[in-house]
Amino acid sequence: MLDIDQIRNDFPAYRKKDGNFIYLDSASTSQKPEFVIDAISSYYSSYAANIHRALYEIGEKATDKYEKVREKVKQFINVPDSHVVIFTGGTTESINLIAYSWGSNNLSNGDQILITEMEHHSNIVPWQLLCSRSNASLNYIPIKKDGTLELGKLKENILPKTKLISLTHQSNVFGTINPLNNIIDEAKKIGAITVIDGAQAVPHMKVDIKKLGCDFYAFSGHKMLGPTGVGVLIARKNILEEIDPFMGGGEMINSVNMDESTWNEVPWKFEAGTPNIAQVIGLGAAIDYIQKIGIENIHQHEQELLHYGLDLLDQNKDVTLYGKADNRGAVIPFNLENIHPHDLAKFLDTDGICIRAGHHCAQPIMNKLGVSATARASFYLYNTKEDIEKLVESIKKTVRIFS
Ligand code: 7TS
Repeated sequence: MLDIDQIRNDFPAYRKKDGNFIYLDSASTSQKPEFVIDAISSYYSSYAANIHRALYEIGEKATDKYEKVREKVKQFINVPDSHVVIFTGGTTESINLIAYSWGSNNLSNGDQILITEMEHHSNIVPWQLLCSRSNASLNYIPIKKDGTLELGKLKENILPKTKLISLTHQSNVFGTINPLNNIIDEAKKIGAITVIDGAQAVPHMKVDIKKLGCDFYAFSGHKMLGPTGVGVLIARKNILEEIDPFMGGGEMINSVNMDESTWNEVPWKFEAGTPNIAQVIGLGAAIDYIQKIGIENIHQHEQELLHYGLDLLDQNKDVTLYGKADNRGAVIPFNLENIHPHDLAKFLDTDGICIRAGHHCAQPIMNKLGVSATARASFYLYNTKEDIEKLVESIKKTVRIFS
């Protein structure tokens, strides 16, 4: 059992807001604990220096703090020695890095990239761009209307020419947690590279990269109590050593002369220029905070909220719920008869309730459901059953106003 009053007391946003602050949009971005804000502020106010170069104490301290976060990430999600941790700007940048650097030399006319219909646009568009550059084809594992993958034909979807399979660990719309091991095993049989989008998974459940055995795994700091502008790409070292860098600039080189350059070791080969030092340090603090509470405790708490929310919303005949996966995270997409989700979100806002409404950067899912948008409530460690009751009351009020 989490002590939510104590947790809320750790978050300035909850301390400052009046009783009307009901934040149900953590799948979009999370609130930040003071511990994280202080870690960022402390870098700027007491040891702001560039890393990997400054030959003085505060520079060494900044370098040490930054590099220690790599170790924290490794320990947090059990990254094996075969893989390295690259800091990026977020999940979007992590996926673009693979599509660009791996894709430039490993894909040709007739090859296939396989993704699913459940992906966020950031796990669709980079592959579309790559396929148009390389004349490869982009294919999709279909989804069923219940928000799960259609895996009956997986063996037919994975072809000898499939070079890479990329899919989400947890859907940002349905909350579906995908059976990754099946898919990764099938990919390995034909030597395809596997990429997992963990943006919605790492903040909410125990992730174990060693057990998954994927080649790449991407996530964002801002959805897991950390700052914006930082993300992670876990990547298999021997693949990284063979591919071109993503961006050229300072720090990613070994030597530069007028005609050509040689590259730094991985992961630094993929971190060009002055990195997001403060944000990486903030991410480290977010991991410390999550570990103090316990990721399993957070998951358990969210599961209780999810089932409570599904039950309450299901009792309301005006609500259509989407997604029926047995294994799912705390994300509830829904719609109301005759009320556009944008209107609903605006009305809920007058009661201090923050939900997301729109296509959730997942338009193929909306097409599958035959809607242009949905409302979505998503939960995190600071939410309570009372938040959900207020959501349900406010929905009823909105329906009354519209009828
Ligand atoms: N992948 C998934 C599964 C996501 O949910 C998101 C963001 C991203 C990738 C992109 O992450 P970024 O940090 O690089 O932007 N999802 C959402 C969402 O559901 N509402 O707002 C952002």
